[in-house]
Amino acid sequence: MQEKERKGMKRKDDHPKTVCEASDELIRKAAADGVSTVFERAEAMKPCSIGAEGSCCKNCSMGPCRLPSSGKLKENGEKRRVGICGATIETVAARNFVRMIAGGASAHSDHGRGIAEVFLAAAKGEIPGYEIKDTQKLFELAMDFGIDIDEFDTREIGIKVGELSLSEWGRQEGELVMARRAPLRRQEVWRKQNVFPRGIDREIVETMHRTHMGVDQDYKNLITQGTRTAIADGWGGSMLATELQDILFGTPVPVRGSFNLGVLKEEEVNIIIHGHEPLLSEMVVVAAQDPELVALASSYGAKGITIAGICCTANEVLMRHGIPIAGNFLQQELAIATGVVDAMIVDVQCIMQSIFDVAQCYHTNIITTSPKGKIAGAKSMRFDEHNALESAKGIVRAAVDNYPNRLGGAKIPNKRCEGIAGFSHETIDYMLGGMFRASYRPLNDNIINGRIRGIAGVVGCNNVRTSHDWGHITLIKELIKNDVLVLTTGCAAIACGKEGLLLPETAASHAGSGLAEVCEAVGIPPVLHMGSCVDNSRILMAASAVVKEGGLGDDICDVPLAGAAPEWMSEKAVSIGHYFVASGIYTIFGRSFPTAGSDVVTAHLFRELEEELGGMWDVARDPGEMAEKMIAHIDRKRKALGIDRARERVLYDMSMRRELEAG
Ligand code: BF8
Repeated sequence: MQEKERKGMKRKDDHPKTVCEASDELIRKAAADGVSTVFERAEAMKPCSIGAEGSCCKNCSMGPCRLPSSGKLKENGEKRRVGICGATIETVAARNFVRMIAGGASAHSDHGRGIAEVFLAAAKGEIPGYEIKDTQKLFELAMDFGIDIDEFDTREIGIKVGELSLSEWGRQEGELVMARRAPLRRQEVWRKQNVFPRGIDREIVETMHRTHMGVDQDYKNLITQGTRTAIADGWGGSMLATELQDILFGTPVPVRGSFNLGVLKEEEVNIIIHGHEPLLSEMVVVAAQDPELVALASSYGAKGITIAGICCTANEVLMRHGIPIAGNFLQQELAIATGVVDAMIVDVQCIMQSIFDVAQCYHTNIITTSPKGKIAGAKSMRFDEHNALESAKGIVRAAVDNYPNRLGGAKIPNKRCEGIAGFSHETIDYMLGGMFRASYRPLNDNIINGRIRGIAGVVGCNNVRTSHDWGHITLIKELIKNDVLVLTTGCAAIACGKEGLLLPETAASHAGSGLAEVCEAVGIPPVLHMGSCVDNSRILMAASAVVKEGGLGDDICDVPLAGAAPEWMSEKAVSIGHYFVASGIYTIFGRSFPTAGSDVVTAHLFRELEEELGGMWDVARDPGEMAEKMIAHIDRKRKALGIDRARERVLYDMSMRRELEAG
């Protein structure tokens, strides 16, 4: 990479708060309105340097114990410092790291459990409004559970799948069923390393036990339990959430959608759905079309009802219904600052408490709907899955009734972009191979012949400590320019949508010639939107499908593949990253790494894990360095497979070829 180009990818100290123009407009509006946003609070509150490096232990009340890194200790003339109980910096860093995995795995998996409960009730016909939509996928999941699908009718199969799925959370012994979807070689690795998860809840609880004061005090042993817990998330709770959602609501197929705050409409009732679980948002989408509610909106002078999403709920309803996306994580407050959001309906995860304070400055109703996630002062309207549609109608009615309370001074940025979403791994299969010969063969062949250099999963959050969206967009543009096909989910996917990277025409304008050629032939964008954060399990399935197709090694760790979360923020991102690593994928975080305070633990995660699991962690200061490291890893894997020279042949012109042949 040229030095000039690299400079544009380095973070400057005076980095802008966001590279999203719509967000920038609203950050200024909020400031002018006297409203505090996350951007302003981040400037006022500097992060604790010891906590950020994972070296602060507050697991008992003798502390908190702050253990500076060896570099910082040297500056103070100290050699070694331990906690009051004697815990070393390695123990503290590993404990904090695996607790983050447990937190993230809990969030994904408790979401999955909620879906499994509703799924079972729907299969039994107990809850009107939910039904099994994708029977093909139901049968596939039934076979994973060893159910003979010829023996039972669809209803019986649904009930059995629901019961067996739910039992995966409480499984005490044996192996998690879904993890057997991994390539056989991967499963052998997990057995050899003794990290094959038992039940989902069991691994999370054991992690919390082991990290209690005075239990597991061997950092390697702690990381091993973290690995087991992360696999239980990716190949368990998250994968079951994705599969059961697809069966209930339909497996996504490519759909065109709109991205950014410009999707809001001044003359309509605007309802934002924000959070993660599609149980609620699916019903809100239906309720908003109810003629009675549309008539109510019209009686207030509104021209209609617009639903738009924020965060992962947005990805879910975009993929299945084409509902527009208003923005990603750092845009939740800004959406309210437009002054046209009549209600923000939230359920769980990634919901900032500050939205209630911001809403106080406008007219927006913040409506919490889950007993698991309330906000002090906000309106709570419990969403009852057993009476789903009526429940959703009541919530939508409250939003519509708030339309006449608008305060004026509205501002909707004139920014929106189109994009294609909904690339489930089944869709990729179909798009590449066609309906009658659905197959990953064309993908594998194009990786082998070098048109596609490799695959990258770019996922995860926004983080106010770096320019909003900058990490995602800069990294992804660099990857596709270098012929790396990008799979994306979560807030990264939304950033791509806002930047126009999810359009097929992006291949011609931004991708390298090899990748562009494949995308144009198949009719796909070079960046494939695969859904929400629980849908990172789709990336695991796609990686497994590539291995099973053949020609690119026997295990996921053989494939020219890398993962990244350039703007990571949440515990869920740590769990996702670690199950990528545990699945054999080189995975890189942007800006900071949560064990940075301990050189020993970090070296274990960055280097030694490769020996055990085939995958390992890394960190990069900026997206330029991140792209370089990911491409170098992909090239190493190509070399190991013996397909590095094949790639060179594709890119060489005739005179270079002649020279080669002569040599
Ligand atoms: O689960 S990417 S900020 S919204 S945690 Fe949250 Fe991160 Fe966004 Fe979805 Ni995922």
